[in-house]
Amino acid sequence: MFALWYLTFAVDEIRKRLAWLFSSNKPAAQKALDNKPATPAPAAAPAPAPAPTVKPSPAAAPAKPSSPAPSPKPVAATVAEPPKPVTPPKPAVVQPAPTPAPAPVVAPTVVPKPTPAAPSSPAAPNTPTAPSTPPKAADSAKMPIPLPKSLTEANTNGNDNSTNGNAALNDVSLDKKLFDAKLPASKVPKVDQEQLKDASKDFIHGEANAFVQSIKEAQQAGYRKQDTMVDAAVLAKLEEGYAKLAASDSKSLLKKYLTKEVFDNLKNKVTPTFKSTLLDVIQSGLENHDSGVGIYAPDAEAYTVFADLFDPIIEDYHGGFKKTDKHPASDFGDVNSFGNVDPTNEYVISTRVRCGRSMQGYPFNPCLTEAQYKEMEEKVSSTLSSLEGELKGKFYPLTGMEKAVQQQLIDDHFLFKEGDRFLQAANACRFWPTGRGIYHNDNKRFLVWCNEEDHLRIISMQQGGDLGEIYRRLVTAVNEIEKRIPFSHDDRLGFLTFCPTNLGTTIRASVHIKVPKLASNKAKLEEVAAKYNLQVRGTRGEHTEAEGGVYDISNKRRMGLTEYQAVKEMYDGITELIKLEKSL
Ligand code: ADP
Ligand code: CIR
Repeated sequence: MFALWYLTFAVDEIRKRLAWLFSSNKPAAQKALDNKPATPAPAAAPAPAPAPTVKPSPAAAPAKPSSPAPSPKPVAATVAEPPKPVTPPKPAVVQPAPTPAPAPVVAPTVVPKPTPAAPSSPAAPNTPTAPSTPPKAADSAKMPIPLPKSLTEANTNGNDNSTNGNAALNDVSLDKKLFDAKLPASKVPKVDQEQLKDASKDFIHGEANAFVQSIKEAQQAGYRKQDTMVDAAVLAKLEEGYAKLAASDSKSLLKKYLTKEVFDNLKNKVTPTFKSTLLDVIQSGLENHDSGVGIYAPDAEAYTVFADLFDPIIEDYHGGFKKTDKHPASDFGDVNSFGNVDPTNEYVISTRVRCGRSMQGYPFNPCLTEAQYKEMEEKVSSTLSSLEGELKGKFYPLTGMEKAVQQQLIDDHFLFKEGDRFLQAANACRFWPTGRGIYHNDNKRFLVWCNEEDHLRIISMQQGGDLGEIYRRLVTAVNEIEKRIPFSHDDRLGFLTFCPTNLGTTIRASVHIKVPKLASNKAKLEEVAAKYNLQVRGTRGEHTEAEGGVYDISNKRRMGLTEYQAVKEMYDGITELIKLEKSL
């Protein structure tokens, strides 16, 4: 009985001392926040202790676009990431450049480019791989605030949970002194002091360890909570956007697969490194109900965190690429096997094959800082300047390009258009035109777009239907560029891109074609094209109309097949369409 009373008293003392110890560590832990603005978390968001979520203050936000209702997202305390608003800017054609960004400390992204012999992990398509200098963002994001020294070095030293290093816990004599002071010596009952010492020591150690453990768990729960905490304003936008989409007649894949259950499951999630939310993923489709797809991956981790939405959309778009499927290894096949897709030169006006690439060490558009845009443009232009022979050309930055020159390049189908509302709504046009540009050779048959939708779009095109020549040029160019720039690749998803429709091979092989009889009924043309896994676009590309009866018809699938097969799908399909047109 007495022993029990003694032990209760002793444990109480230990608790008080531990509490003191932890409180005395608070300032040290807070120091970890010093590289972040100290603005507190939004009132509506529960503040997890002891690792509070912080909002970047406007003055410190490096990559903040203008926005009608900016709503910066919560940022992990020690991850020096580029703060990214969840609400996209709604610029006119050209967006004003916001406040210059400080150089990012962390430029995480993705996985090394695969070789068949050394594939990257399928479980981590987006494990951020920090470049050589910056700290490892993913690690610090998982554990944004270090545990107090008392927990990491003393109480949790090794696996044995011993209390070595914490004098207060071992000092049974001190507890005895305290106890003895309360009872006159004569009243101290006779007990086996050694036995009591052992029993109390065990009990105290057990209690102390449980206490330490509970604090550690609470802290870690705080970190986990931080990874799933979404700003109240973002949640409100999500709910409102979802309700409008659900009530709309949108034909987008977003509407088809964003069921209430999926929405509720994902609305509180954020990606570990960049803290991208579901709103970042779906805002393009919420704003543009006429989207075909409606989602983008703000960062590579989004493909995993929001897989419940990405996977069915990927499966639908790419014709059955299931969440359990793995994209095949890159294979351009026999580059001499394609001939002319329109040997009599009656139907095909021009042919183009492009692929997309993301540079290792950089996130996708919505997470890039202005400094990163500039750095990437410099890397791309200097790297491409070493290309030789037919690939030799020049880089033309969009910044400073004469409007008339830019428009001519767009009209001639060489350059990307400006002001794409789907990309703008996805927050992909920040700092425009900074970091954007085009490289091309003299005859404009080989071109590279820099930092439009993807970091790089590598393009081979020319008049007529000589797919063989165009494909050979593209493959040579891709191989040459891959020798010089490392690209992001995932073992399951293939080459990583901003839009899920471009994953895998990233290949779009297209013809500009006139098939007037078939096209007299647009619905029929689309139906026949779909039979051959082809997609019909307008003359100026996606989301445009046909001009003068010229359609852009290309392979639709890019995942679950090789590069060679993707191009062959276009070749075979167009061959059939031409046969059909001839027969009408
Ligand atoms: P992407 O193919 O890069 O996804 P778009 O559909 O926006 O993007 O097309 C980009 C540009 O490429 C547009 O100007 C479009 O007209 C042009 N284009 C596509 N296919 C061909 C082709 N076969 N011949 C000429 N221009 C083409
Ligand atoms: C859309 O959803 O329509 C746009 N975000 C573009 C989608 C990608 N393009 C496509 O369908 N191949």
